[in-house]
Amino acid sequence: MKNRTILVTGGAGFIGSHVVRLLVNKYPEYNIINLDKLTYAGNLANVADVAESGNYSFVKADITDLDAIRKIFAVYPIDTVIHLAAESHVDRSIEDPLVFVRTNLVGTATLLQAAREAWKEGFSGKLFYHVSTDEVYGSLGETGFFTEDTNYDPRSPYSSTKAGSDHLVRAWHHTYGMPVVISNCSNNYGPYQFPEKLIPLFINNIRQEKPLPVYGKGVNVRDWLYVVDHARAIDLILHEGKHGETYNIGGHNEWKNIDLIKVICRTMDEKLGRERGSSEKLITYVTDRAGHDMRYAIDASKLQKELGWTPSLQFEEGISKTVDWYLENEEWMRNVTSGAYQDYYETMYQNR
Ligand code: NAD
Ligand code: TDX
Repeated sequence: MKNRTILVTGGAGFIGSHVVRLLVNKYPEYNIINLDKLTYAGNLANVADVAESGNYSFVKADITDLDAIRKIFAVYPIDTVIHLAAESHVDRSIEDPLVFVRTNLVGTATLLQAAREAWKEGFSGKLFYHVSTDEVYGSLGETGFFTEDTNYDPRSPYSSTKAGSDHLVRAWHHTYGMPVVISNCSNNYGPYQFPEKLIPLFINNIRQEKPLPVYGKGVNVRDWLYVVDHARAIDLILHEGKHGETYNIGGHNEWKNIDLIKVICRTMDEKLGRERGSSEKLITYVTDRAGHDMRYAIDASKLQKELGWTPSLQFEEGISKTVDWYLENEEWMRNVTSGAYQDYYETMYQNR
């Protein structure tokens, strides 16, 4: 079996932790290095179950720090980068865009540059895999899907910096010949997601019987995928994806926010043994997100046809598993919602 040394950036975050877990457990012959700055979104508890594995190591570093990244490439014989580290929350990008420019653009360019320097003897056996989002394609009307050929039309500071990072990766491919692959995925949900994102935020608020802040009229549409299915797709593309190509990942699972929220409410009522309808009473319509994209929907047929990927989990099962996980991991939630989270919550939601 082939040995690989894979640098996963952002491996202490939500999706990164699932990617690290899958790779460490499935490929004992690979060395997996998890590089993370441990921002508010990074949490080593997310990978605690693999921390003692012999093929896993953790390095605390900032992807915008070229010297630090060069040193990591000098210490480890890295042949593959899977780049997930990013500032990832749209609402935060509206409040504080410059940190998104720095991490998502400067950070990606820094990693590309350090990899190029380290791989100066030749790119054979090397790969830079960039993990991106469907939000780079902009916002859809009531019909249509994002394909790999859809023009980029990002609208938020978050999505525009992710779009720019995709362009940087393609530039290193076309200009320097670096072997790259990019995947653009729809909204993820599942265990270990930071409770600034819709699903864990609402699960946590329902548990505490706090208001559920629905932006605008709740009619925006998102296409939801269970995070483990995203990690499975990344594993497949890592091994079988064609270099220089882009793959869209999504579960053909569109939900209007308000309908999704009602599913969460019903699931929580059932699991908590509360009277049916009690969680829905917490729904509170609040001022809309600035520039709120109306609809995302991914056409993942290229990935399905070319590499044979399909999501493994039906949505109802995924939501049920997700709710169970958050209810069983109250301590995790308590830890990530103490301190700075309270300030974030007040700034974002008070008087909204
Ligand atoms: P997340 O916010 O949960 O995790 C991001 C991780 O990156 C954290 O561990 C954080 O500490 C780390 N990080 C941030 N800045 C860093 C820096 N300067 N240096 C090193 N590490 C840093 O994000 P997520 O939801 O897991 O998303 C991971 C990736 O997947 C992102 O690139 C995101 O754009 C992309 N993506 C996310 C979704 C989604 O629904 N969450 C969908 C499609 C694509
Ligand atoms: O309190 C809320 N109320 C609300 O109505 C929050 C946090 C969100 N929403 C709405 C906004 C969106 O229409 O719910 C929808 C989902 O919101 P988020 O969970 O913030 O996700 P979104 O903005 O769609 O972006 C996500 O998917 C693509 C991730 O955060 C990105 O990292 C990913 O690239």
